[in-house]
Amino acid sequence: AAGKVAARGAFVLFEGADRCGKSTQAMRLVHTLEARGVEAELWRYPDRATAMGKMIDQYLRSKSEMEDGAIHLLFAANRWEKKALMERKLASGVTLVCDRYSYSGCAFTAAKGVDGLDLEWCRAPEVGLPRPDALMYLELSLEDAAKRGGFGEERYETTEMQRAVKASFEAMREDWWDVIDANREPDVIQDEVLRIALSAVEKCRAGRELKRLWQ
Ligand code: 2DT
Ligand code: MG
Repeated sequence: AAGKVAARGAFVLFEGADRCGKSTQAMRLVHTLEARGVEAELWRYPDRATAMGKMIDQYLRSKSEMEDGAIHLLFAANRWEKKALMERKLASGVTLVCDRYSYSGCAFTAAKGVDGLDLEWCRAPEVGLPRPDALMYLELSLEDAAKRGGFGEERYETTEMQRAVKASFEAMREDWWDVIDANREPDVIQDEVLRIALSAVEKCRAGRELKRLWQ
C-alpha cells in the first residue's frame, strides 16, 4: 500500500582466512535464500570493478607497489564508495550476503606487523560504515588449510601471512560473531549458515536497526 515502508534486508557477512570456504558458503547461501523467497545478492570486497578496485587488484596481483597505509585506506575507501548503494539495497528489502569486509581489511593490514599500523589505526577509516547484522567467522585449523591444496599467486597467499591473519581475527573477535567450525563438510556447514542467516533476516524484518562500525 502507498506509504508502506518495506521491511529491510539483512547484511550477512562471511569472514575468515583464505580457503576457509567463505566464497562457496556465500554463493550457496544466496541461492538457498532466493529459493525460499528471500531476495538476496552476493557482494564481495574488494570490489575490483571500480576505479579504486582496479588499483587494489593491481596491488594484489603484484603489478604495482603501494605503501601499507595507503593500500589499507584504499581498501576502506572501496567500501565507502559502495556505502550508499549498500544502504539503499538493504532499505529496499534486499538481503546482502557479503564475502569479506572491514574485518578482513583490519586483519590483513594488522597482520603485516608494520610499525604504527596496529588494529586501532586500522579500524579508524572503517568507523561509520554499516555494521553487519550477522558475522559468520569460518574458522579453519592451519593444518586443514594446508590440506586444501596450494595457494594462489596473489600477495598475502603465504603460510606465514595466513597464520598472522588468523591471529588478528582472534584479537578482533567480538561476542556477537558466529564462529563456525569450517573443518567440516560443506553441506553440514551450509545448514548452520542457513539457520544463522534466516534468523538475521527475521530480526531485520521485525525492525532491527542497521548499526555502524564499531558500535
Ligand atoms: P579475495 O581473495 O577474497 O579476493 O581477497 N583484503 C581484503 C585486504 O587486505 N583488505 C580488505 O579490506 C579486504 C576486503 C584479503 C583478496 C585479498 O585482499 C585482502 C585477501
Ligand atoms: Mg584470495
